[in-house]
Order: sequence, then structure tokens, then C-alpha cells
Amino acid sequence: MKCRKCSETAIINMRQHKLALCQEHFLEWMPEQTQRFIEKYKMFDHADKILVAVSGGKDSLSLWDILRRLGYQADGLYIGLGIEGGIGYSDESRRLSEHFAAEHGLKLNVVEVESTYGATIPELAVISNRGHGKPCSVCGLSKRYIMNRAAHDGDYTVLATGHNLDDEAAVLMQNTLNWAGSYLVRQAPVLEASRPGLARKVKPLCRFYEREMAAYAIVRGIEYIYDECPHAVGSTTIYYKEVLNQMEEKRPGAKLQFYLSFLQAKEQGLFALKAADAELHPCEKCGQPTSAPGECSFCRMWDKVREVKGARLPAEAGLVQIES
Ligand code: Q46
Ligand code: ZN
Ligand code: ZN
Repeated sequence: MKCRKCSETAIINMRQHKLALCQEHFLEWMPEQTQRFIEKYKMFDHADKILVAVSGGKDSLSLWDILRRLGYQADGLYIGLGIEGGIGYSDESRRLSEHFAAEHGLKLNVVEVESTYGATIPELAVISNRGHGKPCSVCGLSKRYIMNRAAHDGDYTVLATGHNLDDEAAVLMQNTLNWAGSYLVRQAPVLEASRPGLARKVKPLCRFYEREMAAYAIVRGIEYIYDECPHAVGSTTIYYKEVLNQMEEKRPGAKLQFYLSFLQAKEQGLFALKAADAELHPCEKCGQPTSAPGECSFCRMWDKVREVKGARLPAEAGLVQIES
């Protein structure tokens, strides 16, 4: 197959766009498209100070790469979760994030959950007794908290994550099958900072397929962690991704259309519900906005860790340390 823009051999064929491109044109096309999405969804501009959440995976490192190529001011945030899983998952993901930052002279903020708060994520899952033996619920809660806090404390105007279209479509499918209205209302390429202390969140890769992100990372020569987090195995998200890929196989563009039609329906007022932000108030301990009475759920979770592990926790557990 030939590249649409020149006569070179194509390295990727994107059937949903009826577009095949050679290496050179694909590497040009990805940042161009990203810039288009940034503008279309009014994500940020060159005056913004962006914090990119990096995990050492293909999506987040490629996002960081694209943003720096487009000339944006983008620092990284790596959150060390303390997940081993027999493959040294967290150590390796930190190493690759640091490697990328060093290679390109970029600033990486690091928050290690264990040294900052006193326990790894798998330990926290056991101690807090949440998530039925799976660390994902305390992990998600902790990551959201730390990202918000780091963006706020570091004076970043926007927090960017590397969610791709496959991620977004899988979550959308799950939320639609459950008719989870409050989640559907909040799922969008941009989530405004509705309260002081909450970061404005953006997903510049939300229209790229996962295979395009993998192709970008590979042809760009980005070293990333191939393994998924060991706790992702058997997750519902992976199941929905497989279902969507089967649909895509039969009907190229099905995934993209599912997601884009949702955004359009939302724009036309299908979900008139407003996100329930009105009830947020500052947490008594850390000051972050929360809907829970008194302390936020993040602080309560770590209070329990302090009870169990005692002296290992710093006294003011709310403070995130950002190392450069
Ligand atoms: S939530 Fe669960 Fe992920 Fe945390 S424990 Fe791993 S799989 S990293 S996106
Ligand atoms: Zn070409
Ligand atoms: Zn709190």
C-alpha cells in the first residue's frame, strides 16, 4: 500500500479515515491532528503551563513528545505506585519516564506514594479493605488526588493525560451499559476546573486509536514499558476494548463513531444533568475539594494506614513532595 501524500510505502493504514501514510507523513500527521484537537476542544494554548501525567507507557510518553514538538510548556508528573507484580512494574515505568525526560531535557516531577504517604498502593488496598482484593479503586482515587494536588501546588494551569480513543470508548461503553448518568456527564475531552483546588483536565489523544499511539511510539523510537500494569489483567476495561475491536473489525470506524456521536449528543443537550459540584467543600485535613463530610476519602484512607502502620507516616500526610 502506498502513502496518500507521496509514493512511499505506507507503514500504517487507518481504515476509519481511509488513510494510509508512510513513516515520514505519519510522524507529521500525528502532531498536526493533536494540534487540531487541542484547538477544537479549546484545551490550552502556548501560554499555559501544562503538567503531563506520565506512566512510562506509550500513550503518556508519546503525548509528552508531541506536546514538546508542538512547542508547548509541558512538564511531567510520575506517580510511583509501588507495584511489583513479578516484573518490577513501577521501577521500570519510573526508569523509562526518567529516561525520556533526561533524553529531551524535560522536567519530571516524581511523587512516590510509599515514601510520601507511608504505604504502597497494593498495601493500601489491603489496609483500607477497599476494592475486593484489587488495588484499582484505591489506585484510581490516589492517582486522581495526587495529580490534582501536584497540578495545584506546582501552579500548572492544566493537567493532561494520555487517554486514547480505545480507553475513552471502553469507559463510555461501560458507563452506557450501566446508564451511569453522573459519569457520562463528566466524560469529555476537557473537564473544567469547576472549583479552586481542582485542576482543569484535558485528554489531547482522545481521538487516536491505541494502535496509532503504539505505531507513533515505535516509529519515533520512544522507549516505553510494553507490559500493562499486572493488575489490569482481566479488567472490565480490557474486555470492553476487545468487544469494541470486534465491532471495529467488521465496521471500520465503529469505535470512533461511538465516541464522537456521544460527544455530539452531549453537545445537543442529551445529558442535561449538571455535574454535582455544588456540594463540594474543602477537606478538613488537606483542603482539597471533596463531597464527603469532614475529611476527603483520600485522607480517611490514609488515616487508616497511619493507624495500622503508625510511625512510618509523615505527620501531615496531605503534603505532596515534588522532586525534580
Ligand atoms: S488502576 Fe489498577 Fe491501573 Fe492502578 S492498579 Fe494498575 S491497573 S495502574 S490504570
Ligand atoms: Zn508519505
Ligand atoms: Zn483530604
